Amino acid sequence: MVLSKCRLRGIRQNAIGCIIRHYATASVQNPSRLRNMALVAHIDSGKTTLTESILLKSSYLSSSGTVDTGSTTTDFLRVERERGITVQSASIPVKWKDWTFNLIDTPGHADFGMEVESASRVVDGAVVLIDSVEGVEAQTRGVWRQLDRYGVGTRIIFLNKLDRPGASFRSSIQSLLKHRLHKNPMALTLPVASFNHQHYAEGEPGIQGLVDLVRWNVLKWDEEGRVSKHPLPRNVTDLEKFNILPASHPLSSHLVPARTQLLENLSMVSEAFMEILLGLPSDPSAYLQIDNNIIMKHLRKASLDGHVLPVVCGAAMKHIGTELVMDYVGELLPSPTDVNHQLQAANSPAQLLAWKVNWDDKRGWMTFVRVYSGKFSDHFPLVTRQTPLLNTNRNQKEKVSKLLLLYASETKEVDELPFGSVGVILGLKYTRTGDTLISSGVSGSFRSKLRDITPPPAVISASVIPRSHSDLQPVQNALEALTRTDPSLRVDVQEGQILVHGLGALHLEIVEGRLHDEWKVNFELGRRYVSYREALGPLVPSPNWNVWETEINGKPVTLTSPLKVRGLEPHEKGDPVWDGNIVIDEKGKPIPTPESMPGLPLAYAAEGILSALSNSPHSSLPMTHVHIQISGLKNIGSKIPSLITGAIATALRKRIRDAGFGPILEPSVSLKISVGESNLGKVVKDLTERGGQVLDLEDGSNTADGSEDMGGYSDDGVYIPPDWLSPSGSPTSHSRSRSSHVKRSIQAIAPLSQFLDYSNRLRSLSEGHGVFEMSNAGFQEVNEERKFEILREIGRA
Ligand SMILES: Nc1nc2c(ncn2[C@@H]2O[C@H](COP(=O)(O)OP(=O)(O)OP(=O)(O)O)[C@@H](O)[C@H]2O)c(=O)[nH]1
Ligand SMILES: [Mg+2]
Repeated sequence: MVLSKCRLRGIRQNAIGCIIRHYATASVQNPSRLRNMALVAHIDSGKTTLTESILLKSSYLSSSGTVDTGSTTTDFLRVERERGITVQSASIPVKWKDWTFNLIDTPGHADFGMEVESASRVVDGAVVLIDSVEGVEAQTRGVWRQLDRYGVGTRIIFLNKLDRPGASFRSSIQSLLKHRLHKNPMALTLPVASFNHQHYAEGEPGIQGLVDLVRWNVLKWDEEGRVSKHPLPRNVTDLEKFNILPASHPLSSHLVPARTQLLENLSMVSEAFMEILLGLPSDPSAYLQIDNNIIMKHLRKASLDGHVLPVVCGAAMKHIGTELVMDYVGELLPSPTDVNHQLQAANSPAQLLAWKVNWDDKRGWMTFVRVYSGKFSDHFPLVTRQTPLLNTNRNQKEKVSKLLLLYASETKEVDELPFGSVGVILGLKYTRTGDTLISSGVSGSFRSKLRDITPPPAVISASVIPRSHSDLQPVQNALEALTRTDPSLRVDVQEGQILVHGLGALHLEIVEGRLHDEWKVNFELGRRYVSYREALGPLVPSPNWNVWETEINGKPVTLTSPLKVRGLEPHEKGDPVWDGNIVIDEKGKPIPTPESMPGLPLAYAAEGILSALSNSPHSSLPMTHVHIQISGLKNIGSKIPSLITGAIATALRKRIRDAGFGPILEPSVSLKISVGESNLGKVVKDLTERGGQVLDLEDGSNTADGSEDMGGYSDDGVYIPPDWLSPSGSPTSHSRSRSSHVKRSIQAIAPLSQFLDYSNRLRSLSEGHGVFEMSNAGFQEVNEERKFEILREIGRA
């Protein structure tokens, strides 16, 4: 179906113009043709620009917007358009050839990592973008780990911005190995910087074409951005006479070696493909004559098995490489039927994961779901408007009013959401981001939950002060609504003050903006504080710390709490669900939070643990890095839930008190700062004076997460393109740093508290020319002097 309409919208209306949209309808979707995929990457690598280009090339848009004019389809929030950054993920169905992609554009900034977290939870594959000037960056590794965590095994790399001076195809591929993203990156396309061989000699940057090494053709873009496709000759003699890349062009003699290495590398991970190569005649043209479909079939299998990491390239801003990426997404990324999802079984009842919940002024609560139900052999069911749903996290029945497919800020009503699809449900009252929904009335065995989406710990807080008394209720309602959509935002009331806790300074700024813009409530945000934590002290517990005595109906009752408590070992990593503590049962299985297992005795015990960990008897700070094991809960001998909660909380609090005042931890950030050579000294001095630690001063290659220390993967057997392939990428950062406008890059780790207003400070330290990126680097223990300062700050010393 094609809908066409002309409309103006957004804050910069002039850039939008007339839009023609081709909607992908879900009703005839065959799950094997579906690709649920996300675009993920470090901030500013071009995800939204590539999304916009995909929408244009798939005829969803008749003209594309740009991030720079605030006119893209997916960045539709005011804050996104004004700042040119993505804050929330947006999902769009795209029809391409006979595939349907549910494409999710995600934010790159670490403060909105939660959005990537929930997108990773519901996709089957991902395209990871890399700015080919920068190579792999901090957040590239961050999103890579997120995809690992959610089992999104199949990924395609898109090396973007090859038009930029300094872009290097070679260094970008090397950086994949250096940062241990994959052992076997495989370039499927080569960039043609220019069709004029002279430009290579002159080191002229750019990108005018692409060679598709699998399909064996050349794509050439002219000045107006029109593309023409030229099949490459399938024998070596004709290839020498190919007029698009004549013998004088440096690429022409490189094409056969690049294709050969691609095929031989593939044969190393696929015995079946090795057989094919071994069966070829000994003719120099034999490798050029293998059928595209055969290569693609083996490449698909190797990609799905994770044996290779396909790499394609281009410049999203110029729409170069967009169609190729779409082709390879269709060819190589998994369909819902290729992935073995938790709880996905044939003929099981409807199961959905709410991966995003949004408020919309016109439609009310919109719940974005991924459908994981089984029965896909028989007309791919099965969520219709009549399907009564049960939210298993909240044990609440929910009623659907409408089902929609989403087109960024627009929607289309549908009759059913088929298996594997990503859609929207209207009318749900209780569901929050991360909840599981199932058809209600099904047997208990299907009532297990899909895996939760866990927000990282909050590191920064501020008080929310309503302007007047009458503003209090609207402010509370707005905060309640915002936390339903953004689980990484937490709200509580302490000593009569409303506090919001977020993942970083930018997160709170955006929250402030959204409360004003979207909920139009009157308030001010107080001073921002970073959140501190206390860890377990070193002392030995007193005897019988776990025995609790009370009276019920006048009779004495003694309860012994079945807890083993200790501090985390250095190699143990705290569970974000428990704010960096580890809470396990007697078999060592992690215990979920109390609200996700309502009514169970374990939930009452977990409630007690949560309460004791929420503030230390020494500092009143939340506890972290504590290891707690509950064993033998049945022996606690009481069926009165509040007693279990009370006994466990009291015992644990006593244990924490006995252990003595523990170390204090504060949130740290990892910083990448780029400044002119002349200001380097001032910036470094300021960093170290404020407790920062400089990790690297040159090309930013050292990393705070230690991935460098482990050494990169070997390039044995991997096709490493030659340097000259990117004419402008050749000067090394060393020789570039000799030029007059030299930028130096500093990698550092520093306490967040000292860097809340860093943009202003850096501006003055660097005469306005410095730029920086900041991401969370976890909680770090502070020294005695800083501990005293912190205790004074929180009124405890
Ligand atoms: N030269 C060049 N610039 C590009 C290209 N693609 C994107 N850009 C620019 O890079 C900047 C960031 O692009 P976005 O598309 O917003 O990047 P993003 O990855 O969506 O950023 P976040 O969502 O904020 O993480 C914008 O100024 C784009 O115009 C490209 O191919 N070449
Ligand atoms: Mg974006």
